[in-house]
Amino acid sequence: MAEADDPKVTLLGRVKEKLIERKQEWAREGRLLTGTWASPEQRLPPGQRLVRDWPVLDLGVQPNVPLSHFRLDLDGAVENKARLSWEAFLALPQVESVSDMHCVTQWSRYDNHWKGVAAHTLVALVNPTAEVRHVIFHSHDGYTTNVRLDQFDQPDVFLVHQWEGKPIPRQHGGPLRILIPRLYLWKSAKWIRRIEFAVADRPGFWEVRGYHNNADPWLEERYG
Ligand SMILES: Nc1nc2c(c(=O)[nH]1)N[C@H]1C(S)=C(S)[C@@H](COP(=O)(O)O)O[C@H]1N2
Ligand SMILES: [Mo]
Repeated sequence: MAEADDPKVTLLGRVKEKLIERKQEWAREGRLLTGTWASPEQRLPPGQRLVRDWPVLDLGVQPNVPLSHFRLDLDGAVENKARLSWEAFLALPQVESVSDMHCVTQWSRYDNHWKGVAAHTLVALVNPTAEVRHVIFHSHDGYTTNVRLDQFDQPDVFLVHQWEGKPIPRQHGGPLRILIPRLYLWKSAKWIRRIEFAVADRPGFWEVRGYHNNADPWLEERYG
């Protein structure tokens, strides 16, 4: 697990190795699979149940990122690399959105109100080279996850900093996290530090531990 690369960012808690092993075992055994699929017109994906609270899932470490030391790096195979401070990030067009969340551990939560910056805006800002097909998210807790560029560059994908009109709490990835509503939530990196635009795919933390690379909840792509 990587250390925080900014000394002002503190990592609270310890990595829960046992929990990580258990989830990996579940992936090997194909637990939670119902063996069905549905079209996205069916709002609740197969094998999911609705919750009203918002469960917290992480590796056991929750970074504390002071806004004065917030940095977001946008790099890889792009025309314009960027490093954004909190002020620079907030100066980008801010939009509100409403979407559902679907976690691979079978809970779904409807109608979440978000505020943040559209993925489109960031892609336009950096201008990836024509060869770029993938996006790799790097977080302050050492977590990584990968999506295709066409999955990231969608109108319902945002970098969000507010939930229900308030700053996203630290345990849910504040000050800033990714939100990709139409993929299982492990693809939505919390405590985002760096977004890398890549020519080659690079499976992330859970993807190398048996989770599906594509993660479509309606196709029940839990494990790969
Ligand atoms: N940086 C980081 N992002 C992360 C994780 C993590 O451990 N670290 N866990 C992922 C997983 S497995 C899930 S289900 C969701 C949970 O988000 P929540 O705690 O806000 O519900 O965050 C995802 N993003
Ligand atoms: Mo998860």
